[in-house]
Amino acid sequence: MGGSSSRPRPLPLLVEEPWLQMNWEDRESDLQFINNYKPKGEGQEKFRILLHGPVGAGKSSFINSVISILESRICRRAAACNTGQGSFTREYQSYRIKKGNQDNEYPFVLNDMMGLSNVNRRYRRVHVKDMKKVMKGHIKDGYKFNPESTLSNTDPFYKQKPTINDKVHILVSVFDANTANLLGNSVVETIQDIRDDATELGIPHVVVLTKIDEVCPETKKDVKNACKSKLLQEKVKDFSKLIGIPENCIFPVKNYHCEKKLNHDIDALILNTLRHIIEIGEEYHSS
Ligand SMILES: Nc1nc2c(ncn2[C@@H]2O[C@H](COP(=O)(O)OP(=O)(O)O)[C@@H](O)[C@H]2O)c(=O)[nH]1
Ligand SMILES: [Mg+2]
Repeated sequence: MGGSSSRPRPLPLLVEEPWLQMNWEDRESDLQFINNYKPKGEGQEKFRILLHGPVGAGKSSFINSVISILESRICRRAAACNTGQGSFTREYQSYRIKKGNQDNEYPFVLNDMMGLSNVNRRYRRVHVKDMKKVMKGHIKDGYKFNPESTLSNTDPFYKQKPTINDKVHILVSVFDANTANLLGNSVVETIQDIRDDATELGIPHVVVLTKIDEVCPETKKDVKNACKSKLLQEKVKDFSKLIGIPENCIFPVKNYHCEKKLNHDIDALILNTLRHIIEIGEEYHSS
């Protein structure tokens, strides 16, 4: 017995003061902001959010989470996949979200881009070129990406004269929060190239980190612990350095991936992230 023989106490996983500013009671006001949002650009009816990132990062699940909350029921419209490399999104697809019972739609559109994997230099070059065409609004819905060649400007899926509603208004890189040190150099360089193209085109860029429940047992227990989780804070810092993006442009979320019912706190974090995505996009385009 006695102090010297007792086992060292494990270090606490949570810090005293939250490092992430998040008011969990903002769910309703964020939802109201999203419900009232109208794009401000001239002739602009759509605000286009382009999601890209590695296969399995949680892009489809993020889209499903947003649709689930706004349509008030768990939705599996964007096929999420846990079978690894086998089947994943190849098609360029826009997700529109119904608003209320009428034929109304929300003015923002979520686009899912083909997943990025550790592929060779040639494929990466094709991917970066396709991404640039997507960001400029040249690629039509339903186009099946070909990893070996970029969409030609004579193809029927190539839109010759994109309008403000076709172009991308914000680029969102989605990562599994647990993978900062697993991403190959080729993936990181590809994302940096895409980020450079976005900057050149005047498109802002943010990061969404998913699977925060798997980062830390305290966040798994209660998603509200994200704000005080040391492990999650480290992940945000790691991604900030890796991608070269400020920490305040990185948004951690827990997606709906296996839940059967909606949950107030999961909703709050996703809605807050969506609100920031819209605000950053608007700010960038109005300045
Ligand atoms: N634990 C956990 N799993 C998630 C989360 N988001 C997605 N997943 C799982 O991760 C896997 C890949 O997700 P998916 O949305 O298909 O990724 P995508 O390839 O980027 O579209 C699926 O098995 C999802 O159920 C999350 O926040 N937490
Ligand atoms: Mg997917």
